[in-house]
Amino acid sequence: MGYARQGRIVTVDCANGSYRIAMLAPDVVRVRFLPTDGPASSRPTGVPFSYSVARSDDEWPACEFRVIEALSCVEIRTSRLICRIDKATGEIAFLDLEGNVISEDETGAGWHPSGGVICRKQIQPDEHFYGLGERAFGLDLRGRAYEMWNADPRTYRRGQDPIHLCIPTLLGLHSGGRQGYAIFFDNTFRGQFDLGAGESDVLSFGAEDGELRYYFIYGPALTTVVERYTALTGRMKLPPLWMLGYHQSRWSYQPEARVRKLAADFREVYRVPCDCIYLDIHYMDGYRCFTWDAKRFPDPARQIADLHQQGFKLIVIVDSGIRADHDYWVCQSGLEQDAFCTYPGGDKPYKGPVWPGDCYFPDFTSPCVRLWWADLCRTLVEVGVDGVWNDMNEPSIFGLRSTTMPKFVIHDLEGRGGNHVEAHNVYGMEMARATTEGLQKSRPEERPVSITRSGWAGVQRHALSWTGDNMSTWEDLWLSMPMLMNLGLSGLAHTGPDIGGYSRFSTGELFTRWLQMGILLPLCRSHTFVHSPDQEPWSWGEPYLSINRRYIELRYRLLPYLYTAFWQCAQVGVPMVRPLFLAFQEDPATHVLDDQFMCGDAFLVAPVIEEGATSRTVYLPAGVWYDFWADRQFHGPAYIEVTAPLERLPLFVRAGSVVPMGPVMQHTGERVVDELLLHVYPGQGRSDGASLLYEDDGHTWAFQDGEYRLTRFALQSAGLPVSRLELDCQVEGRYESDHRGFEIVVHGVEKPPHNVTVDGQVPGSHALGTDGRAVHVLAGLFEHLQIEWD
Ligand code: MIG
Repeated sequence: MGYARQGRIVTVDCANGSYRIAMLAPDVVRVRFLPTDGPASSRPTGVPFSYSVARSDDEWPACEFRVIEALSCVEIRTSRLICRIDKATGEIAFLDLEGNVISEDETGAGWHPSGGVICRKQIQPDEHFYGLGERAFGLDLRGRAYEMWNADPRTYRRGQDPIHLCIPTLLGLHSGGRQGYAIFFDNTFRGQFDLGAGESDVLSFGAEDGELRYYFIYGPALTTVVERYTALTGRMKLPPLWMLGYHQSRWSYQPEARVRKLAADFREVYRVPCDCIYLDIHYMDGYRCFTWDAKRFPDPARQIADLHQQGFKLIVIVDSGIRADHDYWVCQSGLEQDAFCTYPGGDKPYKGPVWPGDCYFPDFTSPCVRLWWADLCRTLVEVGVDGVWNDMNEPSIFGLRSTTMPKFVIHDLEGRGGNHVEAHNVYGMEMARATTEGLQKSRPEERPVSITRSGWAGVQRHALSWTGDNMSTWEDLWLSMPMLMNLGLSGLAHTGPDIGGYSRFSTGELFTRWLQMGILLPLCRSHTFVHSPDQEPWSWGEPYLSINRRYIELRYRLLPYLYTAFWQCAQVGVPMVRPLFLAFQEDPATHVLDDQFMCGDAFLVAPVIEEGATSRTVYLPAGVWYDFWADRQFHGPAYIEVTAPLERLPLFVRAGSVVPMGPVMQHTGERVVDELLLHVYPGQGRSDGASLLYEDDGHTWAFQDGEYRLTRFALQSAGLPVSRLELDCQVEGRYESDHRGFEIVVHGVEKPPHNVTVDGQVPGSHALGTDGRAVHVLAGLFEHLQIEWD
């Protein structure tokens, strides 16, 4: 009984074991439990090993806290929270400084003789749950149990669980939105989160083996939670700008002539902007990774060079299974290097069937194997490939009974050794990591692009993902929203669905509606199944083609804004696609809202998700909102009905925003952008705020050495419609951007201003837009703009 303190770690003994509690930050606490009679594997000794955590304990700044021991409990107090441990029961409660419960145990931490660890906590009455990675459910996850075991469902629909990418990170929100926190259960063994399915007011999480170790992260703002969680597990690195363009994929564009036709269709026939084309498994020779089918793609280097000429990038797929073929160099080399996962005993490589037939599986949990794989990726870079798409890495293996490796398969696990039950969930993440490291090594100047289907906590620092094998249904179009929001809250913000749907056949209407939403998602890629008909922006003719083109063009016009949102994510972890509660946490109407989302700081997106619909209801939280298309203003909180014929995506801008926009281009590298538009949406003084524009060269790491340009816009206005407006512009960083000035468009005005000055001078031109609702000012590069109306 009692406690001991050593540096930031407090050890507390209680009836059934002892806790080691590490105070990493005033709002980040790591809890480890050592059961008195548990197996050795459940005992935390030494520094915990984790594939997910990106920051060691010493890398956190010093954290001040006090420990107070009372008769029945030990209390650890920081400047943000209280962690109270009941010595008799081992129950832990996290309280805010006023003593309100943030989260509390229902029973003390446990270990079961049948194996496994479990932690049970109480569910607060109005609590909502989010996160857990990629889940085919609505936004609020409460009331069900979720498996922690990455799986290939071969196509999924709402309610299927688990699917490709689990993340053991749960966010809770309760007390009317005043309390928000996260629990990250850092255990890779097969596990489960039960969010009130078994007992309606009990939350439990546990795993078959390993230690009970979790991180508790307090907000109360969930934006803070995401910021802290990504400080712990790492953040997305800034992708090259071309990743933000429109991307076209299918299973499979082949042979070479088909790819050439596709490129020509984009550039010459239909004039639809596009930055990247994907090659699926048919480019390989008999599905052998790192080979090319000589008939279908006789000269990949020349073909890729031609695509580059036309402004396309090329991404190719790789699978985790390596054909067990002793005449295949990758297989030979893998056998020589002992690169494959083995049967117990460690001599015989485990074999299982996938696309190429019987395969061996590189053990990506070994550092040597990751290096070996990284070198293989060089062969793709050498022919000019721009990015790699990691598929089937749950890993997925064909078979009737099991769709992955048997539990007994042996893995290296960074030299510690272990079986597949422990390695399974990180297998895909470590494959993506090996690929990324390979691309980075072979092309050190460029930002690597590696896309993964599977992953785990921390995967965001290695790769982006896509949400796997969805379906061409209206329900799956809707499902993309809660899935992306929960992924973003779980740290993995750079992702997107197969636009138009993967299995089954899309219709023109479904594709167009999906694309309208897709242009505001981080990854904007259309992809479809091998047996689906063509699924390109022109595949259904008019009126779809023109609408699709216009929306893809809008994505390109929005690139300065979207790229800035990516940069924000790389800086602080906040996802580009956000549930409304990240901005309006104390508005309960936002807590379960999953058919609309925020894209960055300014946009509220409410896609049409019903066949044949020409209108929909939109929820606008408190404040003033502008209809993006017509500049009409609305006052929230309110549910409004908006008309949305096929050509219209309901899109709103939050008053107080400054949205930078560029020109339409056929691809991101088409030409130098010499002028940007600044769309200004005046608010009511109070909601006016700071907006950002981030720029750099779009593809190298030079920004890390100061070669970037960050412009902060501070907007102040009075009146609605606006009667007076000031916009200040402050620049940081030494990157010389290509544009020499801004054209400013002030929205929501009703008459021409009587006074306009830019840095104290009367500008060359200003005029009322043709619709009479916006003022256009050519301002060049400015520091201070002032506009007044009578
Ligand atoms: O067993 O490579 O999710 O995007 O087109 C299917 C073929 C394997 C699954 C991926 C999908 C891809 C497909 N792959």
